[in-house]
Amino acid sequence: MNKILVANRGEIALRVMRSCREMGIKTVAIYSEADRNAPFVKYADEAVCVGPPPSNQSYLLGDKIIEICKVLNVDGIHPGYGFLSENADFAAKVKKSGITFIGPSPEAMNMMGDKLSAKAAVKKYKIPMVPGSEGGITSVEEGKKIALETGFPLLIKASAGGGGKGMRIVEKIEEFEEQMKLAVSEATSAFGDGSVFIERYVAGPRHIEIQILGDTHGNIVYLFERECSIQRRHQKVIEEAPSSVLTPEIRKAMGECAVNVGKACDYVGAGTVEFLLDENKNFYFLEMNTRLQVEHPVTEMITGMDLVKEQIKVARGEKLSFKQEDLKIHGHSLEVRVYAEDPSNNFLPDIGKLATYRRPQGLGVRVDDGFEEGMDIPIYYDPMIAKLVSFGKDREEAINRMLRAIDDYQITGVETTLSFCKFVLKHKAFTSGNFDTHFIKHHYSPEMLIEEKDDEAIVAAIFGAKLMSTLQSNNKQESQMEEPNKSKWKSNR
Ligand code: MV4
Repeated sequence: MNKILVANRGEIALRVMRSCREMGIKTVAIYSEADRNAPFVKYADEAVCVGPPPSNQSYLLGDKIIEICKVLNVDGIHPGYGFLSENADFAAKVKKSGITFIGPSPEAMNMMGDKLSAKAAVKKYKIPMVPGSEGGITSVEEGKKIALETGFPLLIKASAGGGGKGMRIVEKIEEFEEQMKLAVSEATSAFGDGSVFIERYVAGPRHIEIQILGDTHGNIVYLFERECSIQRRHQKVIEEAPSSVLTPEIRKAMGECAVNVGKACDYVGAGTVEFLLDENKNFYFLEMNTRLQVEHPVTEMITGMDLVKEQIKVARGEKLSFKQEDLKIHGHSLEVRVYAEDPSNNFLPDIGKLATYRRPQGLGVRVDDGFEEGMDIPIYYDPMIAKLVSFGKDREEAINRMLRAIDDYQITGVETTLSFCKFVLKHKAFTSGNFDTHFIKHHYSPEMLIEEKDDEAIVAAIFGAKLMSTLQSNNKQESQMEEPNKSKWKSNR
């Protein structure tokens, strides 16, 4: 493979191109008019504008992207995450054009993209699943019967959904008919597929996902777990590896299940198998994501593996160069997602210019981003500014290092979620490891950030007043003291 086109933008485009460069592979960027000056465009060996800012006129134009590949003699396409990354039709067209799609087969994508076909495919491997309907429910009568057998509360999920889309909770049988009708009509309009199924509602679960990697020779390994329970409206906020609750036994059992899920669809490349873990540490398969995930860096930090490099190697047909026994967990890693959103104003997007933008540095800190100081954050895409990743010998060191890195991050011009991440990292429920997917609902309200800011403002005011009086009482001797920090950037402290 000599030249790879990255069919994506922002931090992930840059992250993919870095690995290509290390491998001596040329890169092609595609970009929309909104991204003309973005770092990923400058970093690429070649760059082509594909259209106006809206995604459906630029980053989602599969056919146009394939045409560009032909003109520029591209031999591989890396789709990143989002956009075309889980579009089986696109993957099939790429393959048909004689270009390598760096990812799984269209068949694996289709099979795992549909939750019911995913469940059916993994059945022969005895993967634990939440009790509920065996397959899709086609009538209210059938649904009610299964609902009574399953027990309440239960969830009605859309087969074509995923990531929390198209889920409805049902507390009692009287609500079932109405909720099922709503679920079916929502799924039909959102996905063009009204298939739904039933699962018992697991209360207070942890969301744990396993990274897998497969080659074209039938080898699949697991690269341990990522704990992703800290999320807000199905948007992950903080991820970590390893999880503080898994014992080596559960880790091995989940890892082997994830490998079997991969086997069920002949998985090739990097994929993620999602599980719920209940209070009694029973785990259940939820769904599989057939792409490189946003939070993949924490796995890279604890395994020492470059997941993009491995994706490219298996796409070239190489065998995995290591076995399961060669993989070990080293240390602990955290990732926080830095969004241009205002956590004290219901996380409303706060797009604008990055007036100041200085990254934290130092031992055990990694920043994956796609912006430079002075750039505007476009309104057309996800408002994620950066992924801030810390690594330490253990969880405590990784947390303290992350807190230091958050304090060192200098961003002005837009509000960010950094203060919120700091709140979570300092919370007893988080530091103790005793939390679940309801962390934010249970422990967060916007006043907490405001109170914290006020406390700090008071402390700063008292300090300032003391300093003044000291200076005044020493006014005979010339003070060597520097002026208090007058820099304009808002501290995350
Ligand atoms: C569940 C569940 C409880 N019980 N399934 C949400 C995302 C999608 N992948 C599946 N989700 C859930 N499925 C059963 N049977 C709770 C969730 C859920 C959740 C899962 C992971 C992370 C955050 C979540 C937030 C709310 C609900």
